[in-house]
Amino acid sequence: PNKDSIPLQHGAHRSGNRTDADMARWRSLRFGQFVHWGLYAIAGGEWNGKIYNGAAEWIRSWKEMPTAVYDQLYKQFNPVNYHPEQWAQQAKDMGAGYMIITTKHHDGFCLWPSKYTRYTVAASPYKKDIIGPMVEAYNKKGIDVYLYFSIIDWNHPDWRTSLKTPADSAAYKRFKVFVKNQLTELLVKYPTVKGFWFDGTWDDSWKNDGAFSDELEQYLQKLHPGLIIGSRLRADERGARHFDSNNHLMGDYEQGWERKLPEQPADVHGNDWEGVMTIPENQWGYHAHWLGHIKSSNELIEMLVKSTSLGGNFVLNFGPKADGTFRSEEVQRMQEIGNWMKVNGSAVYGASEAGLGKPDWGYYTRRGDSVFMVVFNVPVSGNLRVKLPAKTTLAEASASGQPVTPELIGKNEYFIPVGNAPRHAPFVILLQTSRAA
Ligand code: FHN
Repeated sequence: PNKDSIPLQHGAHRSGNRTDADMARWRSLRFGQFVHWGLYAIAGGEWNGKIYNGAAEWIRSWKEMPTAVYDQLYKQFNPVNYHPEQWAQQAKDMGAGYMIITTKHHDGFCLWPSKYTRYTVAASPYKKDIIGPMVEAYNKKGIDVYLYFSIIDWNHPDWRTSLKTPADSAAYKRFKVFVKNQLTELLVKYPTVKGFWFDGTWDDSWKNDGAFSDELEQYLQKLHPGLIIGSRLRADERGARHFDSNNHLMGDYEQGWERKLPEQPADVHGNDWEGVMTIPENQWGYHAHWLGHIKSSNELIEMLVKSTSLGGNFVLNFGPKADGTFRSEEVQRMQEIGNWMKVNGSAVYGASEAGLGKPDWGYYTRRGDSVFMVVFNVPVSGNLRVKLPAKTTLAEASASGQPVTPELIGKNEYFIPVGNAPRHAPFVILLQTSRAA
């Protein structure tokens, strides 16, 4: 059957990637910082001496911790060591081009003083807006800000997972007005933001109203031209999410890559995409006891480069403590990744898939005729095999600005010697190529 055989009013409205300047900028930045910050940082994955093994920001849903207790945590929210200029400087030093902040996670607590609910920073001992100064500080450093917004809202009386009765429907109708009001408020208050990062859109109540998600997306993009919204917001009228019932991507980029990355170009179908990653196992908010494997800076750099090599963005998550400071493991990784990016960032920023396949020694990325070999695995022979497509010539090769002499070993095939390149960290060899017209 024809793939487009299903007539849809609320499916994808565009085929292919956006081509405007805002989207081109998002695409060229390649590396982002995610920040999950909220009341869950106060609990830090613990309640009454017991440790919660789930994701810290989900502790409210843990049977051990009474909901009523969680819902009083705002009375303790007072991040006296929150210095947005320092946050922004750290992100800048790490090499992030954009950041995403949880304005409201599933618990419903708002980090901005929303006039549509009392469950906000304004009611906490801190009192002040968290988001405004953050947007300003990051923007001052040239970093774009995106607002994470959860549709799930455990605190709101009208929020529902499914609509079983007329009363549910009436409540959810009010809830949708509330959502629209809050989103409008955010765009009006923080007009320099570049987009929304929606989450918590998997419940029946939401996905069974594709028309609303469609109208909302169009409304927001009209209100704020250029606004970028990933595929998590939308459902079509048949309840299909991310991809409509004809398999076309909805929204501006594929937003489903969470804690996993594509392996090959076929996995992303040429669509813009973004992967979000945690440093430990599945922990987004602050958890005092990280469990499982904790990723090293080199592992994270590899994920960033892999994402670039597959034409996508990579966003690394941080979960600051309740007082506004970052744990030492996170600070260390920000610094180490930043040190690497200062030397090698040209293989990432503005770069994309090279179209040369996946070599054993690492990844290729490309910007125009510059091909970057990002080496993670050095073979015992010390020679890196490179095969260029027909009609492409290798003009020169260099590492850290020093020429490298390739050895021709076959038609368009070379050995590139790694020479004295340091082996304790990934390194980059630049190939200048030219393609015959
Ligand atoms: O449930 C959330 C989770 O807490 C976290 O915010 C991640 C980030 O991508 N999103 C949801 C799970 O998909």
